Amino acid sequence: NGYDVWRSWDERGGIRDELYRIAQRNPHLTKLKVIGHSHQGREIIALKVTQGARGVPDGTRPAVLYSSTQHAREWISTEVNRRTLHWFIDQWRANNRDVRTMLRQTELWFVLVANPDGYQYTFDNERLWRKNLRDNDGDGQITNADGVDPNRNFDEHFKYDEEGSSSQISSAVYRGPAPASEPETQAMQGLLDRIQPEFQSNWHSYGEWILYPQGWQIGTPDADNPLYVALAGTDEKPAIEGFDPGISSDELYVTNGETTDYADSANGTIAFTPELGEGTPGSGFVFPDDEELIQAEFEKTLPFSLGLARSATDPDDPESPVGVSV
Ligand code: 0X9
Ligand code: ZN
Repeated sequence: NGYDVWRSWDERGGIRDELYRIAQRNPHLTKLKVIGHSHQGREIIALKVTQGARGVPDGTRPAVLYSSTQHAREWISTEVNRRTLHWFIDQWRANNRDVRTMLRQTELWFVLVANPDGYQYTFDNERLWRKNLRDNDGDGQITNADGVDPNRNFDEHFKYDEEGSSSQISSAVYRGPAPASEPETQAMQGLLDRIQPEFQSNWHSYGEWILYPQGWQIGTPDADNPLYVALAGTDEKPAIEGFDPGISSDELYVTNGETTDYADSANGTIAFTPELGEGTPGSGFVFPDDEELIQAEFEKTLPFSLGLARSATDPDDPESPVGVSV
């Protein structure tokens, strides 16, 4: 595809193929689940990672959901999440005792590409595409009038105001015709409701933040849950080095119909939106195609991801990986 590191969804050896391959090679540790289909018919895939994955019903063990690439152009989120998935599997296979214990007690869920249509479109057509590929105006082709923002379509404060999401079909934050109207939203909401995870990390880019609910209104207290601070850290000691933790509406801007607001409100999930970095200053959404920079971004986030997995068995007593006390 012309890139050193980045891989599309559809290509041979791409992200979809890889998920099937991981499931095939690790039958006792993983289970692949198709949780929906996009507008253009692509599978939306979740991979469960836990000991005896195919023998235990989904959601039996305390769960953590690592999701990425709701926004098509945010490729670094796919890659960081993909490397996290591999890290757990590799450590299991290498007999890392902590990881073995963790994966006996906990189920980790990975949705590497929550918006496969949009993601593929950024490889084939337009690198900076953000939304899904709903044909808003029904003209049979994709133009700037099309697409719904998957992170404005959730059934939580949907359409609350015109600031946090838009009614205009051509807007980058078009919310769609109705709450959870989009197949991508239904897939993610359905998974959240089914497994009711203790934690979610919904990877985005860019800006180096660790955002958490509520996002729909400035000044709205978060879920009043000290776990948000315990796991994201503080300005002085953030859980991801160099990142800025805080309530999403205060730190960044308001949104409505947002994923983590839904996860928190509907199921009590402690849900974060980490916004990854740019790789090099000024790269913005176009993180460089550079193995070292990509690997460094992943390694920076690993303590945070591990903290969620470790804490899932005892969410009220997080074993703070960066030494943040509750
Ligand atoms: O706007 C979004 O959906 C996220 N930022 S991005 O640049 N990746 O598009 C942020 C969502 C976090 N929630 C709030 N800021 N309320
Ligand atoms: Zn995003």
